Amino acid sequence: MSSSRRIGNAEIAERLERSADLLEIDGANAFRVRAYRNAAEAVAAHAESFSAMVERGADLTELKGIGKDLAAGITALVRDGALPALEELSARVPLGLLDVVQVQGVGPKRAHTLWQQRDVTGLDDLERVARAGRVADLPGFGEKTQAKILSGIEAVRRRDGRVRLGDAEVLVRPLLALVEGAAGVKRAAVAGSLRRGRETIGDVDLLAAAQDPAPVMAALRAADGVREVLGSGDTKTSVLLTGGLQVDLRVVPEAAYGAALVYFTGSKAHNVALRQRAIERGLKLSEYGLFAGDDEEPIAARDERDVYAALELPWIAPELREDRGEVEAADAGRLPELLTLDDIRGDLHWHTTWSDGADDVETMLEACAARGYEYAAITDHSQALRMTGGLDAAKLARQWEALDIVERERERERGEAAPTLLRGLEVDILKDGRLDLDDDWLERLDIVVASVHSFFDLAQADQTERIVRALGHPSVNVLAHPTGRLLGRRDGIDVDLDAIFAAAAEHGVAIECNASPYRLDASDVHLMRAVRAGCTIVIDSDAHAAAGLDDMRFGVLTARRAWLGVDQVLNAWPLERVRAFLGRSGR
Ligand code: DGT
Ligand code: CA
Ligand code: CA
Ligand code: ZN
Repeated sequence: MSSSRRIGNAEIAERLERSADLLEIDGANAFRVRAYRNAAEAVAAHAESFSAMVERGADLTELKGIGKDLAAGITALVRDGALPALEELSARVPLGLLDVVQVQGVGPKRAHTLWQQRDVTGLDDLERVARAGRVADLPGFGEKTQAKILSGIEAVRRRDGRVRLGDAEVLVRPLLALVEGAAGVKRAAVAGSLRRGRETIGDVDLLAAAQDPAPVMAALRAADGVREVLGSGDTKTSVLLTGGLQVDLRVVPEAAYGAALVYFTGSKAHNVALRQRAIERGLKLSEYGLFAGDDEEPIAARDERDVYAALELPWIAPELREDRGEVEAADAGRLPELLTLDDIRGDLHWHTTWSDGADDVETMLEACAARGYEYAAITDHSQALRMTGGLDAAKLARQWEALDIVERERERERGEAAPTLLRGLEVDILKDGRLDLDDDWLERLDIVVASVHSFFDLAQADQTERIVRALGHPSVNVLAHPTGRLLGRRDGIDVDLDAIFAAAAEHGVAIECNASPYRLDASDVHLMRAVRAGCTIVIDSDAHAAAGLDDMRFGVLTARRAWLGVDQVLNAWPLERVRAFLGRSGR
């Protein structure tokens, strides 16, 4: 190997994503773009390091979502540190256009037009031509788009460099293993916002208990993927990873581990509330422990539970530690019994090769079975999303014939067909709130997931009316990704969410917590509002490949941050109760 440092899976995934973005701007065909995105997802979700697999000569094409060309590309990337397709694209497509597509109102197609017709190669160019009024007159743009682009440029410049939960998790997993395995380390954990399951992470906080901090700190400094050591002292080392994410490692004596874990898990607001409670009891809480007066020895410090107990509280789950009433609830013995991943009995939103998924129905069902699911709903796209190969009535009829065969095969092979397959569709909500499928088909489906994939720019009143109208359709069961936001990329639609939640509650439509780490939509605070309005929540992976089913865990984290338990979450219920909610008589 010529490169001195092994490239990690997260960085490979990041380069594949960047290639997909550039291909899109370049105007490449949608399937090629999809192939890169699917590969990025597959790499990020894969447990074993691709560098190691390349080194031992493994056949990468055996992995789902990785074809011959991509396997060759990844091999080259591991060996030489460069992805040939990305090199070639970077030489041709100005990289500043990657910032341009972040601007709300500019997609890859528009970036292409701006580049070709106005020589826009970055944000500064875009601002200049927009201010000169030379964006409005481009075909398909107009005055409103131009104004929106100008404010969008500001928003991109303000962006704070936070990293998505899923990306941070992938980067941190090997680092935590390294810390845990370092000489002298007795205990170790992720703390900070990552432990609390926030949707984005500012920096990563790791905590380790060891008598001698030197070996574990040296191990972190030398870890794969570390670009720069920002600082390294007696108790704390900070490093910067190649993608720009900062990691802080603190090392404390084992006797103070629990107090440090409480402190560095935060949030700051939760810490303040705890400290206040300590003061009310004549005690002092710090990262070193809970102390009475000027005592040297703490009352509690070794375990988190001890610290909470000494404050006369039960242990509070990290996801709740946002000062949203959790200390009061704990004090009153009214903490919620939070949902866990084990409670999830099925996944009611995923895609297959019938639309834009990478895996076929059998593969997806097997993957659902492997996750122990009782039921699973196939929900490919409807026809309005043409580039995904979305289904119209005729194609849906063909899909059902194929599903008949799949179900018969499964029964023959297994004697039973777990998980139970529900036949659904993710149906587009059209501009006027009608649905993108005939009523007779909507009635026949086991589950109808409705969502917005177009006209993101409607004024609030129109957008709200459009969605409320769709929720009133008797066949709709779920409103998927209610705001349509893409974390770090696109703000959600402008919509009156409380009106939508009220309508959903009235019509028995579940609000989705889309578990994709790119979406996490509805967010934790939105979920709280939805539940207060009387809505049922459903947590969906929206997987476009088998590996994507594992995104469910991010949705569960988000639901826990919203204080949800089994009772509020549709896909934590047994199939019979789910069927009752869906209100179909069954085929
Ligand atoms: P982030 O990194 O922005 O996603 O959010 P956090 O919560 O991980 O914040 P970070 O990394 O600045 O600090 C980690 C934890 O350390 C934080 O949740 C609480 C604790 N902490 C840091 N600074 C302070 C402080 O000034 N006062 C208190 N009470 N706690 C602090
Ligand atoms: Ca942090
Ligand atoms: Ca930090
Ligand atoms: Zn979907």
